Amino acid sequence: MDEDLVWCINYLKNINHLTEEIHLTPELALRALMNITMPLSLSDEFYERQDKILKRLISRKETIDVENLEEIRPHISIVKSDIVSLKADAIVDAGNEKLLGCFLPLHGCVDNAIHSFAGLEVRRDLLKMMERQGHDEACGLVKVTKGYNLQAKYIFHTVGPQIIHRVNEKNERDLKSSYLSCLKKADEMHLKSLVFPSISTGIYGYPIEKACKIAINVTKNYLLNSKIKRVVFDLFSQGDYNVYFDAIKESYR
Ligand code: AR6
Repeated sequence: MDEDLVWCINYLKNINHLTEEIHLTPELALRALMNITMPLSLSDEFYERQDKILKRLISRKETIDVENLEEIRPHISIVKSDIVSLKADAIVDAGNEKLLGCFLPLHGCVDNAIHSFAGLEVRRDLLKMMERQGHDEACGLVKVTKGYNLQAKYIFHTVGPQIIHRVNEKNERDLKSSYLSCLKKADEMHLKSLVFPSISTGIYGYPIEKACKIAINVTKNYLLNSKIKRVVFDLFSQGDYNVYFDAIKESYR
């Protein structure tokens, strides 16, 4: 087994006071351990070895450079892909109010994927920001970290609304605000490309048909006065892709 993997697994087991054997492949064991780790004072050696492993894992994925995607409408593309495979100036992460990434080992959310492939540096940086802030993150804002081991230069962390019964006006405002905050931040940072996942439509239960209309309308209007060259909507299932495809065609009629 790869020496860095063995070292990192043992290191994180130690940090988390775990003694029992983990019955997963080494790559998954490392990911699960990263997911549960609070990076209070991890050693430089850990980060160096982790970065080597993650760079290798990412290089095995087929990279999609968003500049090469076809534009479905001016400055807008859609793609069905794992967001960690995308090369862009920034990708957006749909987080929760703690803004420290997903702590559930190997969970299937976009937050877990992004943090797991970018590296624990992201949680470390967010932890500092959240400690300084002193309270949970409200919906609809954005905080920026580097992309670390990802192909994206930056990660924009936003919290979308969680739907309890059915969508209300505040939920709509909050979702609109998540998209708008990210678009404004991208312009402020002079970024050329920005990738959105379908914020709030997974665990947070926002119906995709409603959420995608907000995503598209906010983006379309914003792009009328923006220097961003490409906004990409990244969908994770064919069904979601089709919903976005139809809604984009419809909204530009
Ligand atoms: N690449 C692109 N999209 C993905 C990926 C991926 N690797 N994985 C999932 N999606 P969700 P939310 C899609 O649940 O609804 C987290 O636990 C997924 O299919 O990730 O905003 C946070 O910590 C769906 O279409 O985010 C929060 O607690 C979309 O991403 C909570 O979930 C969003 O689904 C936030 O819930």
